[in-house]
Amino acid sequence: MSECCETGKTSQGKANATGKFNSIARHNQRPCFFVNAATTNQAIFSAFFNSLLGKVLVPINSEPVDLDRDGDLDVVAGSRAETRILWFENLGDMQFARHDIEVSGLPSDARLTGFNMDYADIDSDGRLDIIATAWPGYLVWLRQPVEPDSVWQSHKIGAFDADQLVSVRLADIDGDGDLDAFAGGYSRGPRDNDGADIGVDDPLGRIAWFENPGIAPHEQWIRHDISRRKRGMYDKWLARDLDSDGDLDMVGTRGNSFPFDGVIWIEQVRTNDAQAVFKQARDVDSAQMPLPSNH
Ligand SMILES: [Ca+2]
Ligand SMILES: [Ca+2]
Ligand SMILES: [Ca+2]
Ligand SMILES: [Ca+2]
Repeated sequence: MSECCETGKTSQGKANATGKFNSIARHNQRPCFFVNAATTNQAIFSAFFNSLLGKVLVPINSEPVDLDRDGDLDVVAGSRAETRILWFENLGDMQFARHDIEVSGLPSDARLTGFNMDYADIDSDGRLDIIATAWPGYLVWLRQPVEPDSVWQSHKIGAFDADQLVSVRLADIDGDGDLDAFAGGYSRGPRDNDGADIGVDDPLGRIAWFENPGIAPHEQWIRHDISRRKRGMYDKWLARDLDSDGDLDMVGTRGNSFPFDGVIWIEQVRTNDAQAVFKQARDVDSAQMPLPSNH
C-alpha cells in the first residue's frame, strides 16, 4: 500500500458513517492512506515504513533479540540457500551492522540455516547463546564467544536420526530450574495419506524433548521421545501452563497431515505411576510408528 503517510497532504476524502474521515492522499507521487479521528483529533492509525536490513539468498527466518546484551534489540536471521546464520547489530538511530556468524564443530553433514532458533545463556557465562535446528536432524547449541565476530563453538544437543528436526523451543519442561529443549520433526512422505510404502526408517513426524544435563550442558542432552507418526510437520512451539496445574504444556502447529493439520496443545501430565508417554486426541489419526532402527 503506502510508503508515505503525512497528515496535511490530503488531496481527497469523504466522511464515513461514523463521522470519521477516511482519506487517500498523494504525496511526492506516492499514494498514502490514513484515517483521521475527527472526534478526538488523535491518530488511530499508524504508518509502516519498510527499511532494508540486508540481503541474503532465501531468507528463512529473522527474529528480534538482544544478542549482544547491550540493551537494544538486534536481529538474528537465517539463509537457507547460503546455509548460514547472521545477525544485524543495532547501532542506534535504527542503524544496523551485518555480522555473519561463523560456527565450528558442526556435524559434517549438518546444514545450519536458522530455520528455527531460540536464545538463552546456556552456560551462564553472561553471553547469550543460540539453540538452533540444523538439517537434516540435529539440534545444536552455539556458544557465543567473547567477541561475537569470533568463531562460535557448536555443541550437539541431540538428533532425530532418520527424521528431519525442524523446530525448537527452550523451556524448563521438567521444572528443575534449567532450560530444556522441546523439538518437532517434519515428515517427508505424502501429505494427504500415510503412504503404504512409508516405513520406520523414513523421515516421519516426531515430537520429543531434550533434557538439559545441568552443570555439564556441553554433554549430550537426554532425548525423551513423545510421539512419532507417519505424517506431521511440527514446526513451531510455545511453552505455557495452559491448564494452570503447575507444569508447562506446549502449544504448536501441525502440517503435512491433511485432514489432521491445525493448532494443537500437548498437556504435560505428571504421575507417580507408569503410563503411556503420549495419548492422541483423535481415535483415527496418522499411524503411530516406532523409532527408526538407528535411533
Ligand atoms: Ca543489542
Ligand atoms: Ca553463554
Ligand atoms: Ca529443566
Ligand atoms: Ca500444565
